[in-house]
Amino acid sequence: MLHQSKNTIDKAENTDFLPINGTDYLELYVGNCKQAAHYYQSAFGFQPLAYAGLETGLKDRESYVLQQGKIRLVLTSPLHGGTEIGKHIDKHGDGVKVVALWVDDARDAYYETISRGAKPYMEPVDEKDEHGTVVRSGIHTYGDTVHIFVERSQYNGVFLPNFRAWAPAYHPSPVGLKFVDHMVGNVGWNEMNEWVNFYANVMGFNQLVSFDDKDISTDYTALMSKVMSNGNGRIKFPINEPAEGKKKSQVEEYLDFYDGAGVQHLAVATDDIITTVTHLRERGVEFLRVPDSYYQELRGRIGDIDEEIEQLQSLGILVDRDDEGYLLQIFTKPIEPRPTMFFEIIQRKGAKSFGKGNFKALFEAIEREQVLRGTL
Ligand code: TYF
Ligand code: FE
Repeated sequence: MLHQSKNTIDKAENTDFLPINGTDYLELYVGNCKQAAHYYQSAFGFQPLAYAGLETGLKDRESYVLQQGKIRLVLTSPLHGGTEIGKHIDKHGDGVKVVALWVDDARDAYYETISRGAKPYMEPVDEKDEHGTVVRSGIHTYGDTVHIFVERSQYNGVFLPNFRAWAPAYHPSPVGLKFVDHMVGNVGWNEMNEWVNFYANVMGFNQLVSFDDKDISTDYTALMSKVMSNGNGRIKFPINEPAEGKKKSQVEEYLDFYDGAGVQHLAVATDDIITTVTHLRERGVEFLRVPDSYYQELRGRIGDIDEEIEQLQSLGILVDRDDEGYLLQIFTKPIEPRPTMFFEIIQRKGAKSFGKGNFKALFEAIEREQVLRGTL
């Protein structure tokens, strides 16, 4: 950037009042972070990174930080009853509390967004230890979810001040997850545009695409979705709302069980989805399945691809094409007792879209799960 002439810096970047370098971390509030950390290591191949808790002087909580590629997860549990964290878990079950965004200036990010109407969550603070200073600030978004802005250019510790390195002997290998591709929020009835406007006006994001119930024509599932993206495209937040269908929308089911708006799925990118999904399946991660007829129709719909269709079929991987290329994706079942959050594994081969051609098959697979749960 420093070596670029001014003219080559594109317009969007000049006018971007909230430059974001990427997702910094996702913090989940969970009932038992110690066991959850073991699950994310064993099943998903996340590597141990940092710890904070009683042994580092915290009195009210414990956190484990895990990393794979650029994806950092923070798993946090309360140490006593009656805490804000405990209330969050009681209301929502395990779920994403913080979507942290990596910025160059966390004070700027805070005041730019607050001045445009964001609700404050955390005033800018300088957090220091022997490895330097991190500045963090935060604002509210949908439901009880928050964004924390993280400025870490003056810091060289493992994660954040007051965390210490966590390097247990047990560390199963990674499965090839690289970065957060997108992260989807489910919001209440008729609230999609409110949150689309929040990301546009308060955060300076642009709308990439929009899906309505006509794109999504299964018997039951009805939802609408708009994808919001920041200036440099590194952050993509689809926002879903339920729509009236013949029976209960999957988004409505989520809202019932999460008790409000929240993060629905975390899409993580790999550059070799066959290897990644093979490992995840071996480690016990459960995925949704589409009928075999999906694969009979696939070559006609998609044309030539690098992968063997039989192999995709045996792993349950879905494929979609757009003007720019194709993508491969697969969805886990919900990863907690409530039918709320799940993961998507995605590999992009040129395509910048979200798998619209798979919506019908995918949503029918979700509906079969809803029937098993008795919630449809
Ligand atoms: O993020 C997306 O848009 C795709 C498809 O409830 C999708 O992954 C959309 C809504 C949904 C599940 C998947
Ligand atoms: Fe997705």
